[in-house]
Parts: sequence; C-alpha cells; structure tokens
Amino acid sequence: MAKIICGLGSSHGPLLAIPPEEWHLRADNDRRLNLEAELRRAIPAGEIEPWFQPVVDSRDGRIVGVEVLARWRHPTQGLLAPAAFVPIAEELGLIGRIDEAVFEAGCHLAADWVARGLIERISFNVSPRDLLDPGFSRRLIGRLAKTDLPATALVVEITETFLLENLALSRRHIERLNAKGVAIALDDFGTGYSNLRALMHLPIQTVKLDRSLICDVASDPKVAKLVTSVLHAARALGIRIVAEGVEEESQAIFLRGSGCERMQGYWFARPMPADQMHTALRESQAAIPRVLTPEPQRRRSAA
Ligand code: G
Ligand code: MN
Repeated sequence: MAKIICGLGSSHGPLLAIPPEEWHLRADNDRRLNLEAELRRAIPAGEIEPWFQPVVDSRDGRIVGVEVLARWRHPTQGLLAPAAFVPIAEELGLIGRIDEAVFEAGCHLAADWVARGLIERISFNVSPRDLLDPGFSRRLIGRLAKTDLPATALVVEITETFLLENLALSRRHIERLNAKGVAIALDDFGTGYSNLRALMHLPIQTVKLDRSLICDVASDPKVAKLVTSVLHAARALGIRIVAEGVEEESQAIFLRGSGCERMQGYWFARPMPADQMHTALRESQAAIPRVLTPEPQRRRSAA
C-alpha cells in the first residue's frame, strides 16, 4: 500500500495520493525545485547582475559613491529583487556564488568609474552568514586582488546584528580588511538593539542610518533630536554617517542642515543598471562647474 501511494505521489504523478491538506506543501515543493534549477542555471548565465544606487554629497548633491544591489534579470519573470531569491540561495548554499558574480562584475565596472574620477567608493553588502565564516575576509581580499579596483575604493557593508553575533571573529575580519585599506560601514543602523559600547570599539569608518529613522526625521521632533545626537556622536568619534532611504526634500534639507555629509535614497535616485549609472555619473561630474560657479559670474551670464 505504502509503495502504491509513493508511486502515485511521485513528482510527475497526480495529487490523489496526497491528502488535500498537504497539497499546498507539494505546490511549495515544486516551486522550490523549480527555483533551485532556475538559480543554478541563472548564475553561470550571468542573469544575476549588479545594480547601483548613488550615494551623494549632501552639500551639492554630487554623486560620490555607489552601493551595489543584486538583481536577477529573469527571462520570463522580469527583474527580481534580492528578497525573491536570496533566502532560497542561502538555504541552497548558492549565495556565495551569487555574491562572487555580483562582486566581480561590480568591481570591474566601478574600477573604471574610480579611475576616471567619477566616484570615490563602491560599497557591497555582505551576507550575514559570511561574517561567521573564518575565511571570509581572506577570501574577499583575494577576490579583490583579481580586480582592478583599488582596496581604498571598497566599502563592505555589514549589518549590526551579525556583527555582534561573534564579536571576536567580526573584529578579526574588520581588522584584516582595514589593514588592506578596505572601509567598513555599519548597515541598517537604528533597526536593532545594538550594544553601542561594543560597536564603538570596532574599527568602523561609516554608519548607515536606517530608513526607518530617516522617514520621520522631518516630521517627528523626537526622531529629529535622536538623529541629530547620533550625528554629533559620530562626528566626535570620527565616523562618517550616510543617511539611507531619503525619499523627500524635507528630509534632505533637515539632514544637510544637521551636518549629515552623505545621503542615499529615492529622492536622489533609485537603484539602476550599469549603463544608466554610467550616464548619471557623467552628468553628475559635468554638473560640478555649474554648482561651483561663483555667484557674480552666474548673474552676468544670465543677464
Ligand atoms: O539593507 P540595505 O540598506 O542595504 O537595503 C538596500 C535596499 O533599500 C535596496 O533594496 C534598495 O532598493 C532599497 N532602498 C534604497 N533607497 C530607498 C528609499 O529611499 N526608500 C525605500 N523604501 N527603499 C530604498
Ligand atoms: Mn546596504
């Protein structure tokens, strides 16, 4: 009997042998198997590509850096965000290969932008699991050496929660990367319940203020006070702040007025593919003389 049920329930057979309350499990399983096969095909096919979101200088809006975000250009489903494929890639142990492909392609493009003086830095998000792997930093340094990107142009973004999961190992990774000139940014700051003291003692160069704080910064005086004091503290500690998720002009104005040097978010630009990024960078660079043109001269030419 058991044998017959197994036969009927094979991956090609009808659903009859599976009790109705478990049909959805089979559907889930089929979807998973499908996604797994698709992912294994997509990685070598180069369908997972780096997209870029500008980081701007608050004073003049000039692009000074980019954050790399992975996107899957799926042949039939269109463009997929990491949420649609990263969790399953992590489960299947494929996330390393995805990160590698995105890193290599991202560095290759950014090396050219850095060499032309279009950006100063490029940042990559590190998979939280990587931090718990003792070989992570050595491997990253090895991969970086195979690209044309100078180590001083690389920023590695790490989420605070995982940083504290194994503090001694995190420190070792950070110190090894710092020694090569790679900077570390603490990502999504303000979402967790960080051990501030522990964070303060890690050699971190940048803190990225999470969008959940930024979205209320211009409308909620308490959030405004909190962000202002984080900015003060960061300045005192020699840490640079990047405000993430800036979506409205009022937020940008508040942040600039509070001395926040770097901003990122939909107000400035959404993540975009490499060719659009290249165009945006050239436009941003061409805009510098206009921004810096002294007042009298501008008035003369306008007259
Ligand atoms: O965790 P991390 O900060 O790396 O997340 C980056 C994600 O945030 C990307 O998926 C990106 O598309 C998204 N993002 C970037 N800018 C904005 C923004 O202004 N608003 C919102 N809601 N999301 C943003
Ligand atoms: Mn990030």
